[in-house]
Amino acid sequence: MRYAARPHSDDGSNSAHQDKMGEMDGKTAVIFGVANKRSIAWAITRAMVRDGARVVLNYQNERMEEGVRKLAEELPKDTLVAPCDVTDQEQVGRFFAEVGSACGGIDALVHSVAFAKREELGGRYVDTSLDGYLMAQHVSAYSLVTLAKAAEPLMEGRNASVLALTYLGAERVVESYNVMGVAKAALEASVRYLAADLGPAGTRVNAISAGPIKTLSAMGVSGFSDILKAIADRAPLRRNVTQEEVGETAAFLLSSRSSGITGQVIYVDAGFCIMGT
Ligand code: 1JT
Repeated sequence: MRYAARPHSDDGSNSAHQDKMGEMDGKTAVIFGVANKRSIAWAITRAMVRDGARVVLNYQNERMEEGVRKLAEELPKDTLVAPCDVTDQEQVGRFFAEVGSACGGIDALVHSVAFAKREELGGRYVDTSLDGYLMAQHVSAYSLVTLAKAAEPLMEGRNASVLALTYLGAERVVESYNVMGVAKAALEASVRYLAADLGPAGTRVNAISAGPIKTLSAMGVSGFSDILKAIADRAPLRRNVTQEEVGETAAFLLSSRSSGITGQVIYVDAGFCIMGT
């Protein structure tokens, strides 16, 4: 019987409103990169939970654990929180073994992780150190390969969807973005190669290129407020984008509504990147 109105109905039978809800019911979403309330990954997490997914979150180290666990208290009880530094293959192996036994498989995988030394996000790109270059590539780009490889057996045959976060600095010269731009270029190319590799097993791989957003790590970049303002002044929508807007596009790309899209970079940037002048 499916006639009785049930709160939180997952069968979409009650109203047009509820038709949209629960499209991730019974699905597991693994989300890397929640650090605090402002994290883009946190907005994606909330969208996934709203749509019915069970979520798994990582924390990078003991210093980050308490903050992530506190945020997870706002989520359903079946939420899994586990340690995983994406540059540590052993931790990645343990993490996905735990996800496999707790959840059985993965339907959505989100990579919202990046790092560059503060001194590299400014000045001239030509001054980038080898150490800084390798660090940015390792944490921000190679880690997507690491996660995709470890998650591959858990995603196979489930029409799973992988999503990474990128920025316009990957394909244009954006002052100060420097070594991160080169790392994001590698990340975007990885999205295409991974899409080709994982596609035959039904897994899609895409990226969202978000406009700049006031997250804690971005606010550590000197002159970031000026960057936000310069973008808002020129973007067609005359504003910046929000974490929630990225979360909604993520929810689309992670759901079956985007079943024909793979290997793409989708812009959530208030239209900024279409402008020539
Ligand atoms: C990192 C940081 C990766 C900030 C990032 C990022 N990807 C986008 N942003 C925001 C940003 C930063 C700059 C920018 C535009 C957007 C900081 C911590 C390390 C990883 O310049 C135009 C510099």
